[in-house]
Order: sequence, then C-alpha cells, then structure tokens
Amino acid sequence: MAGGLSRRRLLSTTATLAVGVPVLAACERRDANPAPSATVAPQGLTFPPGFVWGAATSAYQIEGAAAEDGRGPSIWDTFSHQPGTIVDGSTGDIACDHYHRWAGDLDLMRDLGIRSYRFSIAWPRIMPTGRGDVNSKGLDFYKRLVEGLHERGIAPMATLFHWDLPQPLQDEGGWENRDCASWFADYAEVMFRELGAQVPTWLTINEPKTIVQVGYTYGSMAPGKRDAAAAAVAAHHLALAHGRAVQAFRAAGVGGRIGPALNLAPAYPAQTGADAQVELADGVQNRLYLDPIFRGAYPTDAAQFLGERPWAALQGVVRDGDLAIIGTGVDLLGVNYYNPVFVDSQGGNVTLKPTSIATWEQIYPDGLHDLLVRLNRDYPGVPLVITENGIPNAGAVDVAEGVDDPQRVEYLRDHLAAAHQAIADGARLEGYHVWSLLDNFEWAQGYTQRWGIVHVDFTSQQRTPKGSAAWYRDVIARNGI
Ligand code: GCO
Repeated sequence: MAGGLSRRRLLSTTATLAVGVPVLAACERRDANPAPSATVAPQGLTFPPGFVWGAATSAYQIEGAAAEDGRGPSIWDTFSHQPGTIVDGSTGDIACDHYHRWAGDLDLMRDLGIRSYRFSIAWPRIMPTGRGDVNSKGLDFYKRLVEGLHERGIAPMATLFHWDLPQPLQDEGGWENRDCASWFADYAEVMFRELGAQVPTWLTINEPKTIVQVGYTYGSMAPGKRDAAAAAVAAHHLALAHGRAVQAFRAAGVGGRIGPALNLAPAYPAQTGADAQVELADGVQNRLYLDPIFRGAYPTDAAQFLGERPWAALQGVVRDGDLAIIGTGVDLLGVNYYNPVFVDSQGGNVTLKPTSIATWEQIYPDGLHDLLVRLNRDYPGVPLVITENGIPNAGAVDVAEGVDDPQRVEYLRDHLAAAHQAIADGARLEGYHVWSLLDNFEWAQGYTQRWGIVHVDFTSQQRTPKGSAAWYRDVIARNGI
C-alpha cells in the first residue's frame, strides 16, 4: 500500500469515495517531476512588526533513540517495523538522532534567526505505557530542550500529539476507545504542570484529518486500519481529546495559549457545474474538523459527505456534553497548508496544478491566501499561525546536490507572498513555520523525501544548511521577502 498511493493522494480521494465515484477516477496523476509554481511573487513585501518566523518538526520524525531512557513503543514503531509499510523499508529508530544532537540543532536555528520552534512531545517518552507513572528521564529531555530554546532566544511551541500513540493504548482500542480522550488529557495535564510556565504556545493534536483518513480509512499510516466507521469514531474521540486537553490547560491556570493544528485544503471546482461537490469536499477536508471546535457542532451535511454508515457510527459515540467540551474556546488555530483540492462535477479530485515530488502536493500558493481569508471570515476572531508549509526534494541526493534547492525557495517565497496578501486582506496571521527544519523520516515515504531546509546525511548525521536555509535567514532578518 505504502508504495502505491501516497498519503495525501489518499487524502484527496476521500470526497470521491464518500460519494461513491471510483477511486481511480480521482487518482489521475501528473508526472511526478517537480515543476515551478505558476505564480510569480512580487518582491519587497514586509510583514507586520512582530511577525513570528519559525520552523517545525515532530518527535518520531527526528528524535530516534526509540528505546532509550525508558521510552515505550508507539504505534509508529510497530507500524514502521512491519515489512511493506514504508517505501524504503526504513524506520524512525534513529532518524536524525535529534535526541542526542538537539543542542546542535538548536544552534542551527539560532544561527538562522528562527524565533519560534514547533516540536512535538513523544507521549511514550513521558508515559511509556500511555498512562500512569511519569518517566522522569523522558520529561527531562523536553525540559532541557525548552530551556535550550529559551537560552537561544527561540520561543517553544509544543505539539502534544503528532501521531505517536503509545502502543499499549492502541492495544486497548486507541482512538476508537472513548477512554483515549481521558488518557490524553491526563498526559496533557502532566505536561502543563511540568512545562506550562516555560512553553508559551501549545498545540493539542496535529492533523486529526490525516489520522482519520490515512491511519483509519486507507491504512497506509499507523495504525493501519481500513474501516470508514472506525475512522469516524476516531474523529470524534480525537476531537474530544482536544477539548479535554484545552479544559485541562485552563484548569492548570498556566499562562500561554493553546489551540489545534489542522491541515486544511481549500476546495475549488475543476469545471463548471461542480459547486455542490466542492461543498461536500470542503466538508471532508475542512469543516468536519473546524466546526466542532469553533462552532460546537458537526456540519449539518456530514451524513452526505461522510456517507451514512460512518456518520451513524460517529453519532453513535457522541454523548451529551461532548460538543460543549470540544467547543471549549481556544487561543489560536495552527494551520498546516500544503495543497488545495480541485473537484469535478462527479466529485472526483483532479490534479490541475504542478506537483512536488510528493505527487499529492499540488502547488497553489493562492490556496493559502484563500484559506486564511476564509478562516477569518467563517471562523472570526481566532488568531492564525501557519504551523506547517513546505516542499520535499528527492531522497537520493548527495550533499552537493541536496543543498541546492531553488524550487523550495520559490515555493516558500510564493506562499509567503500569498500569506502577506491574506494579511492585507484582513487575516489575523501571526506567524509562519516552515516544514521542516531538518530532512527527516517522512512517514510511509521513509527517507525518500527530504522536506528540510537543512540537509541531513543519515549515515554521518551531518547537518548542512541548504540554499533555502540561507534564503530564509535573510527573510527573517528583513522581516519580509
Ligand atoms: C503532516 C505532518 C508532517 C509531515 C509533513 C510533510 O503534515 O503530515 O505534520 O509530519 O511530515 O506534512 O508531509
């Protein structure tokens, strides 16, 4: 499976599946060769004073040290060790060895002028079995990291969950089990107590949509299920877990802010007569995750875009009071933006724009503008932070080739121009985090896609900033492009 459709490609087929059009119709592929974005960004754009320039990573993708200092196994350890799940047969056992090299990685960020670092905390380092006793060595790692960030003038932005669920919790049903929301809140409470005073910004759950669609519907990511009803149940429990964590944060009385990190994809018609299908695709891609959090309700057309059986399964697990918990006010919305979806009149997804080597990633900077402006209009009042945006280069490159990445510079520049325009059009955008600081373990794609602005030699673990890193340093220095 992993060698076939890639992750986002699967994401973009979901609307199609929901309305029963054959998947293959939605999987029209363009050539995987990267092509330049059509947009030519204007130069000389300055961002508002105080705009936050950052970089993002996640624990399983960079830390390595999978069995060190008491860390328990996560579903990603289990999944990546199953033959056939990862295209190059790799795992995150060592990854970027960031667990040991964190200080050097923080120095790299300081040298680039990065002011905000979005990282994730590995739940199985904190609680090796997912609940109960806290593993002080695991906690100490993040305490050192956070302290190291402050010493370098970089603000920590901590994601509580970036997909590495403790395996013992999966053995009890994982996100299909309602108790998982409570276990998550208990773990979150520990983190607020231990690091709440030092971490100004918290993100609850990264990309619930990817878990629901790719982890539970198509099975090409952990936990590898293929069950649309289970996926819908997981969607609700993930939302509930988010809400419970926000409540725990408020109860902890620490300063700082908290919000979700959602991957959102603006939907457009690929042809005339597709408007109704675009609306359904918007439900699948965006409203299913936004509305419970920001409106305290699931979208009224959810039965239509999810399909009746998944919708019935979801409704079957919603209890009185859940939506009030999920709708507990947040302080910001983290936006991961990679691609739009273009939908034909049958509900099929069509590739209209050039893609990166991740062929699901249609390059469309205007989509970021439209998304930010739309969020401001439809979900007003919440500050927005771009928590991920970026592009890969190919995995099999030596350092000389690997550090020359003009396509990434062009991609980042065009997206920043789009973000700048969105601010001019009223969006409350406060900051930007490039995905990613380092080349790393790209889930089912293993090490075949390099998403970093810093090249990593996975044999020597040597870091070499790419052209895009130097470019980003200059962007930060002049607060603009
Ligand atoms: C995500 C994750 C990252 C990915 C990145 C590139 O958005 O899926 O947060 O872990 O590596 O998006 O696919």
